[in-house]
Amino acid sequence: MERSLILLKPDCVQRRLIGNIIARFEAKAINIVGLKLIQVTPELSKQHYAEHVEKPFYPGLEEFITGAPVVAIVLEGLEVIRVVREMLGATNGLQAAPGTIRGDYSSSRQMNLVHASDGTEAATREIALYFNDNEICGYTPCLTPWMRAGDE
Ligand code: FUP
Repeated sequence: MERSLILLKPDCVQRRLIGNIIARFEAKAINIVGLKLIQVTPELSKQHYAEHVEKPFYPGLEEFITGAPVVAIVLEGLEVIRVVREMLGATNGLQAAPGTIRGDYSSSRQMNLVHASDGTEAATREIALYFNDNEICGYTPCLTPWMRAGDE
């Protein structure tokens, strides 16, 4: 079992797409174990995007990510980090394949609706940035026997 940190970014919240995007994760039988609406501060943005802080596009990225609330989510599932990245599609909405979340709803490189951790190290770091341990609620969905075989 893996966990991944997902952010429904300010464009997703402002465009009333929260329910639509969460429904796609639920339909894929991925488990939601943490969820909250928060305002990202400039400090949190710099921690989250530490690898991009020195890049020319960072000031615009910080203005965007702090411009409205985000929905922070911890998803849990088998290979969930890779699976969710594939559900999102390419970073730039103009290049994301139709059928992916960005391919279906985004026409922008910056306003690409959803962030998802890109590896196990990033997931551990990012989950700790947005959630305390007591805000994550692991549980076994009662439909599990109808979502995958017992040996998967
Ligand atoms: P991703 O791994 O898909 O979240 O994308 P990156 O880590 O490469 O980039 C982080 C965020 O910076 C992306 F959501 C989009 C944004 N970005 C820009 O706004 N301009 C750029 O030139 C590159 C990335």
